[in-house]
Amino acid sequence: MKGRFIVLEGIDGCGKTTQLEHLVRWLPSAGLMPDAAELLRTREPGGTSLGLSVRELLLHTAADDAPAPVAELLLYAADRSQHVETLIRPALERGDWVISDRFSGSTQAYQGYGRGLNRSLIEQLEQIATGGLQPDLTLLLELPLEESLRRRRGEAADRIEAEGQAFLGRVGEGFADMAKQRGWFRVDAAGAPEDVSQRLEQVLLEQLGE
Ligand code: T5A
Repeated sequence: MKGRFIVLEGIDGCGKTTQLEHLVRWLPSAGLMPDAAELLRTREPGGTSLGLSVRELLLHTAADDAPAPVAELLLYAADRSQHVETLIRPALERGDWVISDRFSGSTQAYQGYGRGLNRSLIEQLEQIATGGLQPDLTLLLELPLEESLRRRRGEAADRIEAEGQAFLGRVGEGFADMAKQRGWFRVDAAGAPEDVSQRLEQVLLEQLGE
């Protein structure tokens, strides 16, 4: 692949969206990207127009219409397959850079560690949905659960966020395990947004600079 694929992961409310907004402004002038490359910002679920419909089914269905755990897993995989095939892979083949709010690590963390679904089945599905595509760099924003809940106070919880603290605690442990297994970069997401941005910039410069 000619382009680069960067992913931000972490529990709900850890600050991914805030930092993505910063990185989308900073990256094009950071001296890392070739002049001709564009930067695409995307997310999962919902990075494509089909994915937006899947996102609604996943996060905003009424309780009695909510997908069962395996149906939920398959919907995340369907969203990812469409995302990789129609947006991410073509962009990387053109030489563009892609930065995504979540990718396949979220499925292992939420559906695997959180819901307790079979993790090797999830890995097989990941392989099918991504066609083997992996990020060049995954940055895990780490924040204690209590602080992430404090940050999200006052915001309406979607169906996954409403699962409660024990569930989100298992998700956080899953992310930490995956960071070790997959060589992700763990970034302290506590403190002021500008401080977190600086930490992220430093990892990007170290890892993607010539
Ligand atoms: N999911 C997703 C799965 O279960 N399986 C999967 O395979 C995938 C891909 C997606 C949901 O789907 C689940 C995970 C999620 O539950 P989403 O709406 O995309 O849902 O939500 P999240 O990714 O969880 O995003 P959030 O918006 O909840 O959190 P962010 O983006 O991490 O955090 P952000 O930047 O919005 O910040 C949250 C609040 O904190 C403030 C912000 O202003 C905001 O109010 N904030 C800070 N406050 C103090 N200090 C800082 N440094 C701050 N940074 C941000």
